[in-house]
Amino acid sequence: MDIRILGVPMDLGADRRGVDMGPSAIRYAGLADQLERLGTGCTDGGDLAVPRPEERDPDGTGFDGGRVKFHRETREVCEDVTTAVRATVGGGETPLVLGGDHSIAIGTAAGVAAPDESLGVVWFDAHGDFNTPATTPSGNIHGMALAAILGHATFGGEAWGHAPAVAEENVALVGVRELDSGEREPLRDSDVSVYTMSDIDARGAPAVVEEALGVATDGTDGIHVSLDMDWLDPTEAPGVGTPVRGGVSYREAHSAMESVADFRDRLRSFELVEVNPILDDHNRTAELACELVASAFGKRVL
Ligand code: NNH
Ligand code: MN
Ligand code: MN
Ligand code: MN
Repeated sequence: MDIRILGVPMDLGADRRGVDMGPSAIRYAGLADQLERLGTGCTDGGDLAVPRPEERDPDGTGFDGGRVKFHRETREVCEDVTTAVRATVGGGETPLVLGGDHSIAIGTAAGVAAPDESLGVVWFDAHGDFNTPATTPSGNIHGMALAAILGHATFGGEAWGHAPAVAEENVALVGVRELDSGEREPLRDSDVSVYTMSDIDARGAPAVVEEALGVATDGTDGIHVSLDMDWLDPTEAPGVGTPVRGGVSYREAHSAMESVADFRDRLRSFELVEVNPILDDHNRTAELACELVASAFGKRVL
């Protein structure tokens, strides 16, 4: 497997400033070295250009009665992500996309698979990212990313971000513990398989993750893994924009990524988002991010 790292220093889709430094912090923690030690090819494709919030006006009013901050800018960046991811997959490499906030997933998902293919998705996150412009409490696009990919969110009448290759029945959301009131019903009514932290408490992380991978691989041409670092408990991953207590432990996260590695032949792309170095404790969240990526790409103790 040949991996291509694509950094997206995006900080327009979230409230707290700092996740734009995520790609840098993760590289600094030694990502490429760790991957090369696995014997996989690894090329660093650098960072895409992203405007700084200070240069722009968030605006974003007038979308289905709600607010969508930095809508135009986010859309432009996501189009660039799609182009870069598509070129990477087309060249036979596996994209490893580093955020940035989770809004970039809209660009990634559209680039991973052709519309006539079928792509499964495992979304590890404390949140549902199932808001729409009509339900969002924040106006932040990172909280709408999964809804957009599945074609639920319309932006001023346009179903921007819909990735037709991704069918709801092949999407698994794992580790959820904080949903906004407007996300619950659409999620319950959808065909997305939702595994909350209560499911992980009751059944254990390995069983839940196995099932989630089964959902994503069932009849699909490949899978995309989207890992929001706030999936982990904040004691392990303090450097994230929106920490929520009660997340998975260090060992559970590693075990989950080792399960992902068992499906390496199905893995089309991997994305790691929401590392916020400003809130981090001496880069430990970025270091953990590197370890988890290495596990997902096949690192073993023995
Ligand atoms: N649900 C909230 C919102 O829509 C927070 C989303 N934050 C995330 N999502 N980090 O993963 O704004
Ligand atoms: Mn997220
Ligand atoms: Mn999250
Ligand atoms: Mn669809």
